[in-house]
Amino acid sequence: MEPALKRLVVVSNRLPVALRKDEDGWKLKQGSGGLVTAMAPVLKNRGGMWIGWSGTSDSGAELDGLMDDFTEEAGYELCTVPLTEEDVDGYYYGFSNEIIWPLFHDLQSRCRFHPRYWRTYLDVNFKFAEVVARRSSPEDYIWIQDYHLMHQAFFLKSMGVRRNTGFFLHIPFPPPDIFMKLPWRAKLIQALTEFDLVGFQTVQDRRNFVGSLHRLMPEARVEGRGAVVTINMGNRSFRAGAFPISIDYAQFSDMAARPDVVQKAFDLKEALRHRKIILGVDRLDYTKGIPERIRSIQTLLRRYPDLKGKVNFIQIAVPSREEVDEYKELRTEIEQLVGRVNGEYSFPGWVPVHYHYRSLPHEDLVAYYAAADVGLVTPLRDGMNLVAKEYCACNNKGDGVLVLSEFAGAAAQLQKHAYLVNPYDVEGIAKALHRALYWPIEERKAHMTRLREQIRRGNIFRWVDSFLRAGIAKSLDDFPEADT
Ligand code: ADQ
Repeated sequence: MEPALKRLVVVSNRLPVALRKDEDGWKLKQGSGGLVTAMAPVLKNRGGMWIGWSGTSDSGAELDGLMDDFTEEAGYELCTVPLTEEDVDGYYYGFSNEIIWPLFHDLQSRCRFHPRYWRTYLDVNFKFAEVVARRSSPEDYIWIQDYHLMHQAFFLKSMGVRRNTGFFLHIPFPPPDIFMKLPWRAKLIQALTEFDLVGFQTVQDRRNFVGSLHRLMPEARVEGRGAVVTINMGNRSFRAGAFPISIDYAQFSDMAARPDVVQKAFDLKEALRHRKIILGVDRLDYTKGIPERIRSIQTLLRRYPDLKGKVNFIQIAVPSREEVDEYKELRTEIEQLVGRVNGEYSFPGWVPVHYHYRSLPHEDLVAYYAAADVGLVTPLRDGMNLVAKEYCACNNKGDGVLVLSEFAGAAAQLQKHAYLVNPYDVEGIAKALHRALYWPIEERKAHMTRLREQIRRGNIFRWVDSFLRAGIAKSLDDFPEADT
């Protein structure tokens, strides 16, 4: 008989809160991302806990007190995994950001395969698993988020702790030839097989995973053909599925309809003299294809002089991993490119590229989305890409065009009604943009209506629900380990 699963325990690298210290002491603010928005009601209803690193190596009664206050208000508990600076350096900056992030985005030449990173990654995963074991019970459902914590089920089992575990990978899973470059490939893939359910963004990611699994563990047998398959490993089995993540559609669409946001969008258009707006929004990261995108704008203006003075490209980049040299270099490269295009094409009263390097208040971001005629989303590779979905959700007038990289996970879902481009093909993007800007309104509306409907239906709440249904339906009976 299946045990009743009582609580949800979410485990992620960072807790869903931002901590800040000023002269009056620590301040805690709930995060506002889609994942937190979607998990919070489930955690509250079922009762639950979020386990993660607080983002600081400080600790003490003041921070504990803030966490307790949060629990009372939010209706679920926060539980901190204490990490040292060396832990964070090797596990987060090292293994996660310098190995898994580039490798899983097919950029293996950027990887630094230091054995020290691997060892620290294992040590930190063990620390997390100890906290999960201590703070959860066998009836809980343990949902682990992302590539920082791929060894959770492995360590829980090695401690003899019996738990129903699910893992979701937010980034792509690379093709086998790329995954095989990882020095610790066999150990990593085996660790993933220890979860009861492994979730990916797309069916292609799941296929890539199964491809590597077949090479490294030939005993694996796949059963089923749907979005979720069962993988038999001889004496045990687990499941692997595609669960495309999404956004809180209504929250974006409703905000875009708010009078103050409508006014902001109008003011923005007016400031740009009602020229056409092409918009890019990203975390500043080398996977997002920002330099290529600016080159495509340069090509657009060079190829189609009719657009001079008639179009603006706005790139909003959120600062990310600012202390890392590669990210500093990328920032400089982007600034130089923006300078070059503007130097070449500006004339009094018109500057083609507007570049903002900062995080924006939510209302402002939504106003930008609502004002844009074209959403230009061209990552070189991306697990899903929520910006593509947010742009459509905010386009309440329904006359915008989404130009989307074929290498974003979102393309698998939105390909029929988005304009797909190869993010490396700057001439192809320029051509797509030119067509998008001249597309008849009826066609734009027909495609955007379909996109919005698709995103409205497949929203983030549905994502949480479908993963939990697939995860919790799994019986615990085939766990060989005893309870502790
Ligand atoms: P990210 O790589 O961070 O996420 P993405 O999915 O595009 O990429 O999410 C970025 C988020 O940042 C969006 O929600 C966006 O609104 C927000 N944002 C961007 N610019 C901003 C700005 N200037 N100010 C404020 N907010 C801004 C990872 C994977 C993705 C996957 C998600 C979720 O890399 O592929 O879609 O997780 O699984």
